[in-house]
Amino acid sequence: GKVRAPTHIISTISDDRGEEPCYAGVPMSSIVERGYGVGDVISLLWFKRSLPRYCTHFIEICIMLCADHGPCVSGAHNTIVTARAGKDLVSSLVSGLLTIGPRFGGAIDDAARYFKDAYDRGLTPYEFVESMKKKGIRVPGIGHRIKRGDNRDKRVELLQRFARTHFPSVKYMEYAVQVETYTLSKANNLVLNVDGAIGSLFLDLLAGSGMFSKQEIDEIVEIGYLNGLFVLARSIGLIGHTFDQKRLKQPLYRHPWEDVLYTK
Ligand code: Q5B
Repeated sequence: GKVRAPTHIISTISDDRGEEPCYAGVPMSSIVERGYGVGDVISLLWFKRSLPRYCTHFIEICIMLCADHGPCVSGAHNTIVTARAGKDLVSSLVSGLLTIGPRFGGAIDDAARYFKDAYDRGLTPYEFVESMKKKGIRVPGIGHRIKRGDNRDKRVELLQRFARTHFPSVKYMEYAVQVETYTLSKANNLVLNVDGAIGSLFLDLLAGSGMFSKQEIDEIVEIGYLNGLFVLARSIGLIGHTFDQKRLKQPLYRHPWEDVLYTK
């Protein structure tokens, strides 16, 4: 019989060898003819399956809500400084993307991991938050630089409202809200932030949609797919900031001496 030469790469998400490219087996013409959106494309290329419309709509809402949050956040600041140093689009974009991490935008996976573990083990919000404190770990998905108990993040409210209307279950999100109630009793800035809202709601999407086995959910959470949503979304804004600086012909940025504490 035929013997297949050993390959150096295995790929399971897309195929460009035929007449038209396929994403997870779905030809490009079907994607266009069926009116698929970017949420469907993410479903195919990240999760290797077509998800129900409410799931792909939720993914698209996450992308839209996280696309930008003004010029002052870490990512946009880096991108603006880089663009003003005369660098190209890709350099400006990646310099902003490289700030995404555990404090800024990249807490979604850890929020999902910790909320899932705490909920599945039946920890009360008090037990969960206090056990994190004992370990010296900040609760991922909790806390914000400018949002407060009396100035909530509208993005979080919009995500919660969508999920309460369309998701079969929002048990992880409700748990995150209980955690927030407890953390807010400690300090007014310890709100459920956009990372925590997406992390907890994605757990509800995975668990409630009936599209994923328990093993698949554990793998998605363990590998950490969800920061990808923020990375993808914020790229839109960072590209916009690059064009903005170039359009405005902004000069090289130099931070003012007055804003630095020079000390010995
Ligand atoms: N404390 C976000 O901190 C921030 C605590 C906590 C327990 C917590 C902090 C944090 C977890 C990571 C996270 C995503 C660094 C944030 C985002 C996207 C964004 C950004 C934008 C966008 C803010 C004051 C006191 C201290 C701390 C305690 C703070 N957080 N305790 N668990 N999670 N969160 N990141 O304001 O006793 O005085 O020592 O790491 O979820 O990134 O818009 O800007 O779209 O671009 O710097 O929304 O919360 O507060 O460091 O002065 O702390 O609160 O231990 O207590 P801050 P600090 P103490 S969303």
